[in-house]
Formats: sequence, structure tokens, C-alpha cells
Amino acid sequence: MSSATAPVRAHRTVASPRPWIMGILNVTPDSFSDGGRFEQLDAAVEHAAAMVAAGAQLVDVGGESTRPGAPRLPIDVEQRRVLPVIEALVQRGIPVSVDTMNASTALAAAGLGAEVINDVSGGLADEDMARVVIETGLLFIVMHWRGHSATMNQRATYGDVIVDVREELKRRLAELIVSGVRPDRIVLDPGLGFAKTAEQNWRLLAGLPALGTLGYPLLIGASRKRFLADLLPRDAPVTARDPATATISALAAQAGVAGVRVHDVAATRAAIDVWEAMQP
Ligand code: PMM
Repeated sequence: MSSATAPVRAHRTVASPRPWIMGILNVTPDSFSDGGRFEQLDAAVEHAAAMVAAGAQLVDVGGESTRPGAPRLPIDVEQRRVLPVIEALVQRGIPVSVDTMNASTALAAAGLGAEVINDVSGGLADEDMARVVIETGLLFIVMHWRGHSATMNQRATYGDVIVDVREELKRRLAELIVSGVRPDRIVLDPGLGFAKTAEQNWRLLAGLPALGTLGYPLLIGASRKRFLADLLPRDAPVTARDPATATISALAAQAGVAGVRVHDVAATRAAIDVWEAMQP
């Protein structure tokens, strides 16, 4: 398989000072309700195209929920959900990342033209993932992860969350590089909400510069996460978390992140536009 050119630069450069925006496309039974299979495919493609029109550089397609407490999904079900969508998006020229912990799904997605592998387990859930990253040459998003969603809330114990997450990411990086993954293919993600309390998520956001000293581009995924609800009236809908998400995107841009993963692309784009306009 040829090594694809990722649609996004791993590092921010002077020529590309803005963080890239990854639009979230969750392909789960409840995400595109109503209609049969083909209507759902159409709805997914339409939503992805709208995110690109709103300013996303990349669309992240995932079929397995990683919400706290979520059970694992059989791999064949995951593939039936995401692969047709990935194929349709690539055919329309939309740059795709695949959000999966399964090496076989990543490999199949790469074969269809996905350009980025986004693994919330950073390659820990499936020992074949590093090999797939090496073989495909795709950009690899390595998230901080301490275990599957069913039990992750019990693992949110840290001495200093910034120091510990930084050390654990550093260890994971070393293992991946020893196994043959090219350093310039790696993007790091602190994994907001994954084995982290609300307070720990805020600490990590404040600690982005410290995570940046690892010398790798950073991606953050704060969008619509539960910790943002603490800022809002009780019973506010999840979409009420979008202004807070966009604000985090601008502040993360200021902290030097390479990318943000969001649901509401237009709001984050506006926030990053503001950040950019305010650059001295
Ligand atoms: N969060 C979720 C799923 N995938 N990938 C990365 N790299 N970083 C994240 O923070 C992340 C992710 C869960 O959020 P969702 O259910 O809103 O997709």
C-alpha cells in the first residue's frame, strides 16, 4: 500500500498557523435516525460535506461509542457501519480519518483512502495497530488511554494529572517508535474525559504547553463533553456545550495545538478566526 499524503500537516508551520479542524461523524444507530441503510449513508455524507463547507479539513468517522461505561462493539458491526461511509466520503474527495481501536478496521479504512488513523487507545487496545500504522504510513493520533470505557472512570487517579499524562504519553511514544512507527507520523492527544474527572480535564487544558514540550503536535477533543455541562444550567441540551467548545478551540489555538476535534465546525472556525485576527 502506498503511503498516503495526510491532508493535514502534523505540525503547525508559519505557512499554516491555524490548527486544523476535525469534524466528528459518529456513525452509530442513533446518530442518523430514521430511514433505511442508504438514507443513513446519504445523511452521513451530507453531514460530512456540510462540516467541510463550514471549515473542517478532515472528517473523523467512528462507529464505536467510547462514552464512559460503553460496552465494546463487535468488529464486524463497526466495519459495517464505518466502511461504506468512508468509501462514500473518499469518493467525494472528503479527507477522512478513521476513529477506531481495531487494526483491521484501520487497515480496511486505509485501503479505501482514509488518510489518518485516530485511535483513542493509542495502539494499546490492539497489538496489530502499530504494524498497520507502519504499513500504511498514515498519520496516527495517539490518545492518552488507561483502559476501555466500561471501567475507565475507575482509573481517574493521578498524582499530578499533567505530569502523569505527559509521562504516560512519553512512554507510549517510546514504545511506538521502538516498534517502527515514524515520529513524524504521530499526533498526541491528552484524551479529555477518558479516565479523567472534570477537574482533571480542566487541568490538562491548562497544561497544554507542558504537553507541547514533548515536541509532538497535539490534538484535543473537548467537544460537547460532559465536563462542559458543569458550566451550564442543568438540563441544557448537549448543543448548548458548543460555545464552550469553540472557546476552548480558540484558547487551545493560543496554546499551540495542531488540531481540534469538534461537532460544531462553524462555531470553532469562527473562534479560530477570532484568535487568528488577534495575532500581533
Ligand atoms: N473523544 C471521543 C472519540 N474519539 N478521539 C480523539 N483523538 N480525542 C478525543 O478526545 C476523542 C476521540 C469521544 O467523544 P464523542 O463521543 O463525542 O465522539
